[in-house]
Amino acid sequence: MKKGNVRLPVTGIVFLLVGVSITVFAFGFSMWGGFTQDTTISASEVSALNTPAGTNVKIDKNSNTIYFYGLDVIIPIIASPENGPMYAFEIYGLVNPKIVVQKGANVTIEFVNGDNDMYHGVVVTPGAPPYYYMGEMMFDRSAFAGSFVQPLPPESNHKFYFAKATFKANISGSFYYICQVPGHAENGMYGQFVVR
Ligand SMILES: [Cu+2]
Repeated sequence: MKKGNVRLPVTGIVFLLVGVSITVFAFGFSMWGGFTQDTTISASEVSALNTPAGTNVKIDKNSNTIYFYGLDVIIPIIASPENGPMYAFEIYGLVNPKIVVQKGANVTIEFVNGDNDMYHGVVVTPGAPPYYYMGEMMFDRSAFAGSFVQPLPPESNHKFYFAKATFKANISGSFYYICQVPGHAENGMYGQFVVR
C-alpha cells in the first residue's frame, strides 16, 4: 500500500512531463508551419481530393508526370489506396508519378493514408534511389522546411487519416518524395519531385 502511494505521484509527474514535452514539440512544429495531423476523412472525401479541380494541373499519363503550374499548388497524395499496388502513392489516378512544380511555388501536400493495415508518410527529400531498408532513415531529411508528413495510421472504420504539409519549393532541382517507413521506399514507394 505504502509503496503504491509513493509511486502514484511519481508516475503522475512522469506523465505530466511527457505531456508537456509532447505539447512543446507539437507547438514547435506549428510555429514553423509544415505539418498538421489527426484528422480523418471519409472515402468520398478521399475521392473528391483525388479529382483535379483547377486548370493549373496537367496530367500526362504517357510519361506518368503531373505538372503543377503557378505559385500556389495543392498536391493530393494517397498512400496505398485499396485497389492499387501495396507500396505506392497515387496522385490523380497515376501511380508514383513524377511531379513537376515551378520554382518558388507554395506547395501544400494533402496526404491521405488509404491503406487498411500499414502506416505511411511522405517526405520530399534530396536523397535519390536506390533505397535500402535501414538506409531510408538517412534519406528522410526534408529537402525544404516542412516538406514532410509523419507516418499516419491505417484506415479504421472507413475513416482515413489525413494531414497537410506546406512548404516553399525555393530550390530548383530533382528531388524525390518517399515513404519514410523503413522498407517502403525500398519496395518502390517513391516518385520524382522536380522543381524548375
Ligand atoms: Cu509507406
